[in-house]
Amino acid sequence: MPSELDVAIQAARAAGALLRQQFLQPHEIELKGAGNLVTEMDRRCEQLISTMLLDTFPGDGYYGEESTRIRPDARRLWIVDPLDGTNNYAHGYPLFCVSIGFTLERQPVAGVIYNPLLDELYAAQLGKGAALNGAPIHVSQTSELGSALLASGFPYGVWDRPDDNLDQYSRLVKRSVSVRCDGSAAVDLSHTAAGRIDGYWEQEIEPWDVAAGAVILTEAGGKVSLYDGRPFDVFGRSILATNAHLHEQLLRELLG
Ligand code: LIP
Repeated sequence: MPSELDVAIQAARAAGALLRQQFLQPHEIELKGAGNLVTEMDRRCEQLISTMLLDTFPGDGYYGEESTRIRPDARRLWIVDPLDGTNNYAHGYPLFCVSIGFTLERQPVAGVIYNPLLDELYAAQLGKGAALNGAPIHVSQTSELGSALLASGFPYGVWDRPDDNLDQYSRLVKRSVSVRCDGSAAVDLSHTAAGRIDGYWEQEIEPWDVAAGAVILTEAGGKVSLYDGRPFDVFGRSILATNAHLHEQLLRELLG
């Protein structure tokens, strides 16, 4: 029997190959909500991934962005974003990934993030470290906010909502090297794990955006919590993810 991580890697590579092959082709684009797009590729990849995972582990639950819910209360639950960065993908902007998290009693214990255009596969298993294309990765050593490169994002529906992240974003732009807005939470988490950026936060985030990245980051030596510093909860709808050294400083700045 293959391990959960092996099957997640196979599924992420298969979906990623499809995304790469169809990138820059015309897509069927629908709106799920304000600014929240879905393409036929999100759905095709969700179908492919859920089939591959559940064919191997038929009793498991599956919780995917594109509404696939199979035994969502299962103790062994896969939490999957088949295409994280859908807006980027739909616009031909080359930054997106596949994110597959495996949870036990809602705790992320294995995760895979695959960026098909760069052919970068991030993988981690609880207690076994994190790797990029098989080589161990570690977070950065940056400990001063003034030297930190950060990332964040804005919630869907930002046009009308008071908690729009704009105050926090502008404050951090003035305290750090800069704040990137990549449009893919999983890409940001993998980049924090690889030491390419030093920290990332987002509010109104979904479980499928963070389930894989949380375990990859912590196994790379980083720290995750909810946005306000409470212990991380994959269903907690916010995240602060750092190289650990910057966690408290960033938390203070965010909470103003
Ligand atoms: C998106 C994220 C992005 C975030 C959006 C959304 P999608 O996921 O990864 O960073 O700002 O709110 O959740 O919709 O591209 O899979």
